[in-house]
Amino acid sequence: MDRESQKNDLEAYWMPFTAQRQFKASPRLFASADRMYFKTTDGRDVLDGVSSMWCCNAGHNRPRIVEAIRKQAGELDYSPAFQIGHHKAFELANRLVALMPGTLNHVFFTNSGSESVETALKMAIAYHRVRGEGSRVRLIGREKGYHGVNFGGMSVGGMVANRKMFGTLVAGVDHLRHTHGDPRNFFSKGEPEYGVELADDLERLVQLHDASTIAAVIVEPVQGSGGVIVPPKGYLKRLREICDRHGILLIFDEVITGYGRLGKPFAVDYFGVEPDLVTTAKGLTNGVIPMGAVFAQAKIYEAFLQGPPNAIEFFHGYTYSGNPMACAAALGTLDTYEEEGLLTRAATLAPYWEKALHSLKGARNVIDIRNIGFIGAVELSSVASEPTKRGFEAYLKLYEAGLLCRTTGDTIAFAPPLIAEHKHIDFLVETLGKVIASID
Ligand code: PXG
Repeated sequence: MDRESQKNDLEAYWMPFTAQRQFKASPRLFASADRMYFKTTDGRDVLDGVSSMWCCNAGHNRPRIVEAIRKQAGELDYSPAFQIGHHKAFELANRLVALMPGTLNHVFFTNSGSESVETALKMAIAYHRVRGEGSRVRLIGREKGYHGVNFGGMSVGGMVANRKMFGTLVAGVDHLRHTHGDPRNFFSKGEPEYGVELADDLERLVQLHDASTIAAVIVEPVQGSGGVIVPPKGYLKRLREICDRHGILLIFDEVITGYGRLGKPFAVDYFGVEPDLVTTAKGLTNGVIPMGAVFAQAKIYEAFLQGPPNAIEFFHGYTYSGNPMACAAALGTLDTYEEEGLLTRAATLAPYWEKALHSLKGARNVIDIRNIGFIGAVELSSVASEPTKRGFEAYLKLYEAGLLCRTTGDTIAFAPPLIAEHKHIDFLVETLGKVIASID
């Protein structure tokens, strides 16, 4: 095969989370991107309605980030991650803890959201062990939760399709009930009114397993992949209280909510609830270079510092933890966020966004609309025998109409870059309205 045919042969690449046959029969290919828009290989503009995969929070082709990567490549392309350091990793950790409230003041670097989750789960179990509570090994997740695709995250996760093909998963995991679907909450603006008592489900699991066996509870403050499920008022605070009562660590998975999505730097600030560990990725580097970061409370980091001083305290890490190129991209990203006020800009956009999105109430097949910060979702009723049919049709039609979204089942989700202006929101809602109206 010559080079040109190799480039155009779609067969060899087994694509992630993709309908291979549908895609390869009619591929969607991007050629370039700038700020709010992609350009397709056939020259069309597509508005990035979901920050690509909830990660390009500052939009595309941002000069600070591009420059930082260019410069870093010629200066220090790689440096070993274990037992040796380089300045940018320390600088980045310091910048990050300065953004995070409370005493979440230590950072462990990973390369993705999935790895951040594995890291946090391992930290939680090991933390109890180093404190002499080695019986605390159980992990609690939540139905409809998404914590990546590795074994730990998949096990605490609660999306059936992501779990059912992969055996018995990690042992000793249980799940809280999800908070989706109370009809009294349909078309809520922001946090829904009803359902705080669903947090008491944690008490049920404590009764069942005994607190002495439970290491941690992990939740997304706002469930993203599960369909933009916003927590009922007071829910996260109550989870925190129950965890405290029973010595259970609380982990917030902020892979989506982190770095400004809700109008505060983190959901920790937005909800005023301080967990013990926070997992992040995506917006950390604006999606440009893979990187994740786990924030840990000082008490957790310090608990590990025992034994002979030359012994490794936590046997965990990745070849690319704190990779110099990723650190440079993250620093360029934080510069961009700070210079342009992007970590709080969603708060300014939220009222306009909320009003625009909820104008679709009453549109064909729309059974719910949910929003918080600069996230929103429109849920369509499912065709009885074919759930996901309407959602996927909407995805394809929106793409054809020049708008990128994500769908989960029959829920269409949006989280545009935080640099969006009102005209982008107007285009998004108008296009969405037209497409919804065209779906049977
Ligand atoms: N935790 C959460 C809360 C996530 O949303 C991960 C962990 C895993 O991150 P990595 O970097 O390993 O993919 C995620 C990822 C979607 C969508 O459209 C969401 C994610 C990824 C791709 C698509 O719902 N979230």
